[in-house]
Amino acid sequence: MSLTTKNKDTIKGFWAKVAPRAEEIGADALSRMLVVYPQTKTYFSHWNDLSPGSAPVRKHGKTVMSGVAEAVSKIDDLTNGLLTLSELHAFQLRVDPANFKILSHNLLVVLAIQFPNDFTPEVHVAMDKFLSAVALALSEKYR
Ligand code: HNI
Repeated sequence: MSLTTKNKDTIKGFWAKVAPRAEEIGADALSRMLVVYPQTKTYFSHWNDLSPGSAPVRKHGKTVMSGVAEAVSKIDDLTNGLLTLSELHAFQLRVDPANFKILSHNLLVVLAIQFPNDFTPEVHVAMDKFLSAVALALSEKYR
């Protein structure tokens, strides 16, 4: 389960390609999450428009992607690196950690669609492991 040095190199290399399109990716992943897993909408009921590509969805997609970028930069110690973000989701936002897996899945779908050539099986498995590790780190403060 833990990321190998090779996994980390693969993730950093792929992220360098992804980063310039982070806004678009975040918006699409969040749009899909809210449509395909409508139970996730409960956390965003204070927004005026939860439809795909709406202004708040795009804005938050960007925010989430900056969190993922931060995770890439702290890939060697995700638990400590994401502690503040974990605290926020656990105590303030009270997001059920099951939703981290749902968002990760949607992110993988979007990455596969937008990077059909770069999203090799090797990249797929490395990103899947990475997003699982991020979800685990974000769940750290729940207990
Ligand atoms: Ni999440 C706020 C990062 C998954 C619900 N989230 C943030 C912020 C970041 C962030 C960064 C802004 C923090 C701040 O204001 O300091 N969220 C991430 C990351 C993941 C994630 C990196 C997983 C990869 N968040 C989720 C999931 C949900 C979620 C799965 C619910 C389904 N997050 C929220 C909510 C907020 C939030 C709600 C506050 C948004 C607002 O507009 O009020």
